[in-house]
Amino acid sequence: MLACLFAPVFVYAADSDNDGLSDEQEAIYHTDPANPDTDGDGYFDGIEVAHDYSPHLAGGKRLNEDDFDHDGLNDWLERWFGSDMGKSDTDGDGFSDYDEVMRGYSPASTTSTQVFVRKVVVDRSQQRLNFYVDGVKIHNFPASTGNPGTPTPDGEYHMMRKVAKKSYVGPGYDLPGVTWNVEFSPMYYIHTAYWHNDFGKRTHSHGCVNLREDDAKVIYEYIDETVPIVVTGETPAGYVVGT
Ligand SMILES: [Ca+2]
Ligand SMILES: [Ca+2]
Ligand SMILES: [Ca+2]
Ligand SMILES: [Ca+2]
Repeated sequence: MLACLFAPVFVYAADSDNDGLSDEQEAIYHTDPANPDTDGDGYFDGIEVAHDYSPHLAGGKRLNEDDFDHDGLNDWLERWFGSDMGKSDTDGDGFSDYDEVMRGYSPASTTSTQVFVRKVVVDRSQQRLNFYVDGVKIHNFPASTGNPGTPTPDGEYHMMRKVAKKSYVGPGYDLPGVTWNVEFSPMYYIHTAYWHNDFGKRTHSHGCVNLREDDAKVIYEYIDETVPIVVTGETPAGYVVGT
């Protein structure tokens, strides 16, 4: 009988509560290392995390539905960008994790170079404006693009200038005091639209991209000349999404 001379060596990471998450991982997820089911929903912390569920929120909530440290970056994104789910300013440089990610900087390092590629995609067929960082969708805002007769032109653009407040005047319209305007092609802007609430449902403009106030403010704040603005998808022929 042959003796097994080279027995495999296993290295076990300590898992005090035997829930599938090592004590080290429990620190990363800010779960209780002495309680296998931190949120008491019947599922072990290790099982939840392995399937992208939140170990902090019961009721089948996903990691991307929890923002444990309330910094604007959900727990799934914190894991993706390597920041601490329990600290709003992981690297302690005075800028929040969310703020750094939105500007293309690493929230886990104080290096002052942009490391993540950003992109805005205006999807005419779905009437959405998506903001990507490192290929991951950070925001998915409902939008209203140009009507079928005056569609938002497709192509790739970059921000030309920002105007905090401006008026839009043309044949049959006179709209003063419009906020958060980002010009991406001559006479074509991303901006708010206080005269309707059809964002994400239907087209509504002469070619500009309309957003809700809060959403337009985010784009206004974080976009710069380095961020490509891609307009894609088909303009709904019947104005409404899906037509
Ligand atoms: Ca554990
Ligand atoms: Ca649980
Ligand atoms: Ca967070
Ligand atoms: Ca920071």
